[in-house]
Amino acid sequence: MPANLPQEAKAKWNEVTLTKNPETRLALMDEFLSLVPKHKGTEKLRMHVKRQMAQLRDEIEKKKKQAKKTGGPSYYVQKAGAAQVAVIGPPNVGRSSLLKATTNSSVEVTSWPWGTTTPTPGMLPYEDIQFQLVEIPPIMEGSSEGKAEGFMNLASVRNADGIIIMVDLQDDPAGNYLMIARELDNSRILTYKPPGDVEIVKRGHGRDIQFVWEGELLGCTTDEIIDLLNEYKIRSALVHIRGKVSIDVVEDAIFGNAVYRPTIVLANKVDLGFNQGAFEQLSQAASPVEVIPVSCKEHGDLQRLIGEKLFDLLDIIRIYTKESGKDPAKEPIVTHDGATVADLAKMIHNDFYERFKYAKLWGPAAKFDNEKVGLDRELKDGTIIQLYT
Ligand SMILES: Nc1nc2c(ncn2[C@@H]2O[C@H](COP(=O)(O)OP(=O)(O)OP(=O)(O)O)[C@@H](O)[C@H]2O)c(=O)[nH]1
Ligand SMILES: [Mg+2]
Repeated sequence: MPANLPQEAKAKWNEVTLTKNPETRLALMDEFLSLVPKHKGTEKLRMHVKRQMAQLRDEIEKKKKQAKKTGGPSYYVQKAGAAQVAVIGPPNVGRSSLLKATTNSSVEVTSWPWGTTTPTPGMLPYEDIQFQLVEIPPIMEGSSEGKAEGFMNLASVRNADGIIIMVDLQDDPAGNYLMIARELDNSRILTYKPPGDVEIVKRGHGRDIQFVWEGELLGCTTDEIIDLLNEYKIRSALVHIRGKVSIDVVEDAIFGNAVYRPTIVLANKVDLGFNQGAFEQLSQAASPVEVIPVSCKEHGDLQRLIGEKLFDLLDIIRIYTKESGKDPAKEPIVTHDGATVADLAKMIHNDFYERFKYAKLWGPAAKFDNEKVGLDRELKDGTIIQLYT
């Protein structure tokens, strides 16, 4: 249900979104809250804004501390490899052990909980690519409100391309999974693909709302959406509609910062006994997210298993470029299902896109080897391509 805010509140929110300075933004958010009536319909919204404010306060505080020190290492792990995957869970479930068993990480496994206190990376090789796993310090009840460096840790999760949630199969796996899922949801990190999503790109000029359609509206009309945006003083914007979108989703997009991160769940420590009941309960709680039973202690080919799962989960495809008369490159360019020749040309260099004449393809995306194709041809994993400009 849309929150039905009074005009002044909507106008105030518009001011918030136009303000980059954290201190001013915080003050404006406070003014915004004072203009929002307190009733059931606005509860979610008020919570959401309060959380954003708490996070902002935290960031301002951190920045002050950081400014006093000189430099200091960043909390965030720089991305490397084909994708960055955050490994999260409650304390002591075996996240460090997973990195030890499957990556080159020098992380320490400790018999006590909270052994890992900063995000710690490791590279997992899979065929001719690598995934970067990042162990995030424990997530607990209240992390989304800032407990136990929660804002920093959840910001690191948001920054990743995918998520591995790990629980201990011997220790209330369903309950712990649901706790983690709640903290993610509170932080607007979605582990499942929403049925639709909206992107609103505001423009500084013009006075019209334009739609880009890759989906449809559910229970509302374009006029109602335009009215809603106008109420928030958004008069010129590109509104990208994907999938099935209700008016709530549009309002979410005005405030929101919901992101989807593909996720799998690992039920660890199966070497200590496989509790069928606990596993089924966990699978039910996590559905439609896949749950995989593992042991980081007696792990067999865990590296291969995790590599395969991540490869499928993240919809990755590998493209091999080639020059005339030479063998294809050994190292692939990594992109995603649905990418076209145009996307790839832009990825290599905008020049390849702008001066593009045609491409030649070999392998899965070609109807026959050495096929001449244009910019709109979709690529598939394993395609070999030569670009002509
Ligand atoms: N039996 C068994 N023990 C495991 C397994 N994985 C981890 N452990 C043990 O569980 C304890 C915690 O392991 P870690 O890998 O440090 O767990 P963590 O999730 O990184 O924990 P913190 O970062 O300290 O919160 C250690 O004593 C590990 O030896 C497993 O698959 N089987
Ligand atoms: Mg650890």
